Amino acid sequence: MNNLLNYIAGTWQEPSNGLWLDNPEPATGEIFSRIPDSGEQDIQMAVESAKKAFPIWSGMSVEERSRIMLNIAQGMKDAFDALAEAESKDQGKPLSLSRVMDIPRAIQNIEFFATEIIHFASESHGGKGVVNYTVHAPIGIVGCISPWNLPLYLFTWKIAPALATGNCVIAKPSELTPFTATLFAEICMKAGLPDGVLNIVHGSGLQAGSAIVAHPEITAISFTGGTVTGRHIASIAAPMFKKLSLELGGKNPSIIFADCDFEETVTQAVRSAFTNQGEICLCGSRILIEESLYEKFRDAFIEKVQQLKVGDPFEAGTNIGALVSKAHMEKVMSYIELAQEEGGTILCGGKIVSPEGRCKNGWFIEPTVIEGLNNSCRTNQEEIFGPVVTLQSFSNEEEALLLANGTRYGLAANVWTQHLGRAHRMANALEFGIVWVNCWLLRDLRTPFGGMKDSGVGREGGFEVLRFFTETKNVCVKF
Ligand code: TXE
Repeated sequence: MNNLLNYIAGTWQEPSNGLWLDNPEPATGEIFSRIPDSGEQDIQMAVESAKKAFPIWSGMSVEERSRIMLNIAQGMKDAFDALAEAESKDQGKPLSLSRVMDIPRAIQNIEFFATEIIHFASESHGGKGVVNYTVHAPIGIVGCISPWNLPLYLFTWKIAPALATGNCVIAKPSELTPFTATLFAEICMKAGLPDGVLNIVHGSGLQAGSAIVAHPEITAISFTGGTVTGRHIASIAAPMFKKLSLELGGKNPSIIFADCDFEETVTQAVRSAFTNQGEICLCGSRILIEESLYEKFRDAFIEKVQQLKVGDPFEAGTNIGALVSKAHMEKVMSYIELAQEEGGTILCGGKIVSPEGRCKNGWFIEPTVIEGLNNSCRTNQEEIFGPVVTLQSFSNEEEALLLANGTRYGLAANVWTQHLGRAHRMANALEFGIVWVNCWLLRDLRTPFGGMKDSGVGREGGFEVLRFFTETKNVCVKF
């Protein structure tokens, strides 16, 4: 059994309470490692170590910090295969996906913020005999809590800007997917990151996560996860006046007009629905199709979905791997049942899969497509976060907008049309933080990332996140 350890003050630490959590492999259901079930004491140790490291790290020039971060990125490139394999074993996603998406993007996150910080300028406002300049100073100790769907990808998406801006970090990866964060700590040690600058504490959300959120010396919290958890975190952190960045769930529409580039749209709608088993907050899970195209689109879509291969993440050719946990698989299955109770018809999928061989006890579900539901039912309103999508039709732009915006979420929408004016009209009226036109998950890390409504608070990415991870001070000088 592989015991993963906490990374505190540059050293490996067992949990102070001596308690451990099992970590199973989703594709087989077998427990292959254990992680510390950390609590307040471990978080306190991490805070002490971060406090010691802060003057050193924040006192370095941006060039020095950047150089160390680029060393980390190089270390990740050297460990590419090990990281990709660990991610798939721990999360259940196809190895091919870890190799083309998760690990390259995690490396890119570190490289991007290591270099962006060099170009982060502050503002100056001149007047008669007066000059104002604005300083963006590191906050101090910040907490980063990340989820299980894109483990290293979202872990680095938070800690890279936090570190680049000179903060010391207490980070907690999801207890369901702790592995690559631990490999990342090894890489940081070798890359020359000073001890205590990054502290990785494993454990449950309720114990370790809550201790981070409630700690008075951790003054900013960056969280990605479920909306319910986000609301709870806000209720603890907001009265303490902590800076808060919350990236929460989504119920994203893929809006398909009859004038779309048909083949490309079908291909991308399948990708947007089922990449990573549908476990991405950006997945298009409500597919809205213009009436005149509905049947043609539905048939072509189903044909492509039926070609997706569900199975062992390590087998070449697998498109859909295992869901992250048994509990999550059961949750997704309960939504498939609910959809039928609500009057939906399953066009394909809908069942648990038990692949032959080593994965027979894994947590797999067929890609599932449902039609015949109205927009207000629970299936179309609640985040399922699995390989399940619904199809609905609309008659015109106005109705498409009503359906698309008719949810409490507002993370990402994608629109498919060749009509330039319509694309802009839709983008203008959609109540979502991200609108993709004729594409999906095409990311430029300089752009703001985050959602409206119940999908979160604040924006990550680009200079927005560097502002989040710094305190802004204006200095006014009369001369
Ligand atoms: O995530 P949680 P869960 C959605 C998705 C999913 C649902 C629930 O719909 O089905 O959320 O997933 C930590 N204080 N998303 O329950 O609980 C936890 O340890 C501090 C969307 O697995 O939000 C983990 O590190 N931290 C999503 C992280 O929060 C707490 C990604 C996320 O776990 C905590 C994941 C607490 N009280 C799920 N409770 C997205 N936006 O991409 C938990 N945590």
